[in-house]
Amino acid sequence: MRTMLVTGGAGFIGSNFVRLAAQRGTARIVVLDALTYAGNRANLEGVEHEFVQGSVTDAPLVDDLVRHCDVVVHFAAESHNDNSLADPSPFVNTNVVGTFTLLEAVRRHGKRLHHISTDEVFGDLPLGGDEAFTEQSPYRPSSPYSATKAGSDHLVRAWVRSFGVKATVSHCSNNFGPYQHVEKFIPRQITNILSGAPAKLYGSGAQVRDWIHVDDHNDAVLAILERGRLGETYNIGAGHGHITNKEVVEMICELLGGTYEHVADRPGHDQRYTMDATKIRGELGWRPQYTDMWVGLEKTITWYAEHEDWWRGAKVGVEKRYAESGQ
Ligand code: NAD
Ligand code: TDX
Repeated sequence: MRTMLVTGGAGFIGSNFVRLAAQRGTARIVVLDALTYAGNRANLEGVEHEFVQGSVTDAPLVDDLVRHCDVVVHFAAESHNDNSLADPSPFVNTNVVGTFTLLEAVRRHGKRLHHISTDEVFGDLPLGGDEAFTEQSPYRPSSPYSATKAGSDHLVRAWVRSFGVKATVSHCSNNFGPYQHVEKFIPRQITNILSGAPAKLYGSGAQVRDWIHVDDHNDAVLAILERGRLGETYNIGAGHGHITNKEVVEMICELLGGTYEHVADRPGHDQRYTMDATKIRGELGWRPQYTDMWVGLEKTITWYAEHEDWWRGAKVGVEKRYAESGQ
């Protein structure tokens, strides 16, 4: 049986990926995760895997784990834009140096790597337009987070071209679903209302994100691992790149019976992300299951309502930090 090394497998998308991959049963799964504030062993409860606590920047550890696996799926990252504005340094370290460390190990041992990137490396699109990001869109990152993700993508492509490393890259849009940290937009609003507080909309709320359920993202990653062409890049999106933040908040308020307020905007706030997923649909036959965003949102709300013990601990500290920046 093949062994898959999953970095960042105790985080939001990574843990949902490990659960899905374990259900499909195609590989033995080893998780490498530093368990930062965003990583949580409880996310993997009941899922068959082996766990190693450590950093993707630890070269000897990474070398040993890569030597003993067949394929690496690289989710580990500092992932929150607002945190990258407060302190960019862990973003440079984990996202850039960590990816470099993995690339050197897969190069030495001739292993395959799938690199999880984001739509944010392409910058943003104007509100009101209908153009979308393709795999050929120019890189134009706006935040320290997206700049470090862009840097890591460039390293992967350079290692493919210069050293013949066997790698694929995917750019996905905004994920939502169970186990997402309460610092992020959708879980923050759900848990605010469940706590009796209003939802918090940055600025006007006219910004657009191309929301995708985490299971659809991870199903696409599995399709790339199974059928993707080495050296290629695939955009992943579910066709929701027209829904504004205000509409999402209004839907959450309607479903939970809450209210919202406008708070200070994010500096440099990206306006619109919309993905063109024609390539992965055509080449790999991938299709999202959650074609109606509101179905996935209702399921996610139910999950948070039933798992207060999972999110309550992190909530107080997160809200204290947001309050300090007027958000
Ligand atoms: P997350 O913050 O929930 O999880 C990140 C995980 O990485 C955590 O378990 C954390 O402990 C771990 N980690 C952090 N630094 C590490 C290090 N130095 N070594 C090992 N592990 C470390 O993030 P997420 O939302 O699940 O995002 C996962 C990946 O998907 C990231 O690469 C992110 O850029 C990308 N992505 C996220 C989204 C989204 O909407 N959340 C969209 C597109 C792409
Ligand atoms: O309280 C809030 N109110 C609000 O209006 C928060 C936390 C966010 N927002 C807005 C900012 C964004 O326009 O909601 C939108 C989504 O915000 P985030 O959840 O912080 O996501 P975003 O900055 O778009 O980045 C996400 O998608 C791409 C992930 O965090 C990244 O890891 C991924 O690469």
